[in-house]
Amino acid sequence: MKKRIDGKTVLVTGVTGQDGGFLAKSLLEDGFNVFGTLRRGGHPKTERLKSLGILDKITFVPLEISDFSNVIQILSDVRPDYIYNLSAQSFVVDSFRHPIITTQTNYIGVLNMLEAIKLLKLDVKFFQPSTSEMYGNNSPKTLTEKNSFSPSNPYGLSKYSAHAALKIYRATYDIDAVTAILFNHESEYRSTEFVTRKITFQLAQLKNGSKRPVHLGNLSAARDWGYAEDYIEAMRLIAESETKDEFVVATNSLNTVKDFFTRAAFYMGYDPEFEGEGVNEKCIDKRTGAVLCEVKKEFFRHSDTKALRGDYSKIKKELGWKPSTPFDIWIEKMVRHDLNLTRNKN
Ligand code: G4F
Repeated sequence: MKKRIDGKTVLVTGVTGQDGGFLAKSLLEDGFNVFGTLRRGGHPKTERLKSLGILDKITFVPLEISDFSNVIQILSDVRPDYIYNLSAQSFVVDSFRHPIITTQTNYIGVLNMLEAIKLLKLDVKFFQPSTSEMYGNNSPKTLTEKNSFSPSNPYGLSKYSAHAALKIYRATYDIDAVTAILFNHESEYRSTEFVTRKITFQLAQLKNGSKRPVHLGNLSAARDWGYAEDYIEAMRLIAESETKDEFVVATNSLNTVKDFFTRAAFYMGYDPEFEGEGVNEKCIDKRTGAVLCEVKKEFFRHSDTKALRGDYSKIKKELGWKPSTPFDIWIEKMVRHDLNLTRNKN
């Protein structure tokens, strides 16, 4: 099903992020010319690309995706065969603090891309990652491509708007645009504001001498978490095949924040045990009595998306994808990475 086309040009927006880094690495290994966008101004966060060993293999171009004239200019200069639009404001909590910026990047940015492709008459495959956050809270627990969307935060709304726009442009202008509904995907390159990496990074700091336990919100919150590199493989399968369909990319299993924390602490070499309830709940290391985590009200969300589980049967059947890295394996990988990163840093 998958069609590999070596030597073609790919534009990856958001190349400095977790998904952008893994995607660029995978594309470079297969002989694609990779252009990556950097936001104008500020210091580009290129540590991930450096750590992945690909910093000098990417051609960087400056792009502010919410600025239409800039999008037109970059697309007409680069003339890519593929675009993976991975730039986004993706932290749900920040979308309540900054709903307009979130919308400008996640929705207007996509409209800019689609309009530019239309006006320049580009022969390009455009991949837009959509998200389980589009389902919101009025959904059954296990979700397929057939369930309806009802986003419950500005982030979900912005991604849903982009998802809907993509379908309209595909149907009206025959633009070759595809998408996938991605559930949570994590790795050692995840930003530390997301709960999985916050846990492994701060636990590693604790293990390496800091005195501060990890402060968390709702320990019972559950997510369908998978390993990001597997999800990149799914994105490429969709973008490089002839399909115009959309697919849920998930693991179809749920774990709580507490489950994740317990495993991460175990791989750090602790013997974790939770005690207490609600905001008084904490985790201690049974061997030493050290406090590993405490619950803090400030990390609870006023409105949190409930636990959603994704059914990946369709992509498995049609494109042969399934999540291949087990939960425990990627948690251990994150732990090892963060222990190395924080060694001698306290
Ligand atoms: O790691 P999170 O911040 O991810 P969230 O909100 O599920 O969103 C991620 O996945 C979505 C689906 O793929 C993406 F669309 C989105 O862009 C992003 O990548 O939080 C996960 C859960 C939440 O229920 C949160 O309430 O963990 C809970 N949690 C408990 N304590 C915490 C904390 N989350 C964070 N970030 N920090 C805490 O201290």
